[in-house]
Amino acid sequence: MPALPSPRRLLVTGGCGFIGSNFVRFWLHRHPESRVVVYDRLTYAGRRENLTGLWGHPGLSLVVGDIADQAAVRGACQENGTDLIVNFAAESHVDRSILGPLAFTDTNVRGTQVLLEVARELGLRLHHVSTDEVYGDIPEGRRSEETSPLSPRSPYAASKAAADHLVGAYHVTYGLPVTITRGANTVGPYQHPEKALPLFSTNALLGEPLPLYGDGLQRRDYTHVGDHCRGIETVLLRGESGQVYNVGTGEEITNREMARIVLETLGGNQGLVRHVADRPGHDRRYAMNVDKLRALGWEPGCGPREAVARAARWYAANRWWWEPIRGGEFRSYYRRQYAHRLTGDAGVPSPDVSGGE
Ligand code: NAD
Ligand code: TDX
Repeated sequence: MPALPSPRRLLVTGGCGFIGSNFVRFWLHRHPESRVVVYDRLTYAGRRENLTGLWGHPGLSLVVGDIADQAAVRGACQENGTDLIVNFAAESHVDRSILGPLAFTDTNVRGTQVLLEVARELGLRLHHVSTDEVYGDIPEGRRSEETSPLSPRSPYAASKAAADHLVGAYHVTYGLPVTITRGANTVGPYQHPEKALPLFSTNALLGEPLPLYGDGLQRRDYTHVGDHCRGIETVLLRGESGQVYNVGTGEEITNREMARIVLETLGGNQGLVRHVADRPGHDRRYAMNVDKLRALGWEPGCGPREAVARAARWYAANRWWWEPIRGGEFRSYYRRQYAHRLTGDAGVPSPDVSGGE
């Protein structure tokens, strides 16, 4: 099947979030002739500051709106002559999905379906940004292929899997041109400090404990956001309609090792690691086969260890970005999520960050 036509006018939902903002920066740098409308509800996770230095770029504009608002999405697409919707918008934090799951269904499931409806109405292409979490917990020795069954285990992962199924269904039923990427745990600039890597980095810089869930031997494929964005670009330019592509380094490290690298990189004391009560339903391992994306000419630029160290260094150099976030709503979230964990007896052995890697 021939590759899809090259997109020129993009509606990037969630473009003020972590990966979305990195993608917009990357895309406008690589495709300066194209036009990007960022469509974002600016939730706690979406920030104009994430696109610092780009406001004023002739190819960039912002529409503040909800992806679940069909009239607003349709209007934004029509006004801007959109030919491709790239959907990054989501409630994205697993721990928040455990505390309050309904918002995840509203945005991740219904919101994605509204985008599909608008794409169907206006004849647009849609690229959906999904996650390795849809495959569920992967036993040692196995790797998820794009055709593997979906087996999500958190409300977040279940909402993302539902969205993937809807995207697939619109392709089969209505012939809508769609592609999906399933990314691994992504790290890099502008990631909200509630996520493990920026949380551990900023806590290390503040001399505060790093709360490592359970035994810390869960394995994740920490992938640099630059590689993730390049993977999405590859699929936008060379992917086939109706296809799913995994994006990751193809290698995993334990969370213990991630914490150790963060502290080593930032000159923090390894004794700052605290084993705390585990996340309910915590998946032990994610691991994907990324050969299908490689076959399109993409390669990861670095493995998980370098990705973690590079990301940690960014937080050391960019306190201007994260200090105001940690001073706001984040504080009450942090208390709710961690106060009992860090003061109570978590019932787990105390830290040994050197082992089990
Ligand atoms: P993020 O939480 O940093 O950003 C999400 C963005 O979406 C924010 O700008 C937010 O304001 C916006 N948003 C939320 N609800 C919205 C709504 N209803 N309407 C419009 N905008 C809305 O998320 P992220 O980490 O950048 O993740 C982006 C996408 O990539 C998500 O779909 C996520 O599931 C997926 N993903 C993330 C990772 C990761 O490690 N961060 C890995 C794989 C896949
Ligand atoms: O305080 C913590 N302590 C800890 O040990 C936090 C916040 C996390 N962890 C562990 C849980 C995970 O095994 O670290 C690992 C990474 O946690 P998160 O950064 O919360 O990421 P994760 O739950 O794996 O999900 C991320 O990657 C896949 C993104 O948030 C998702 O949007 C993406 O789909």
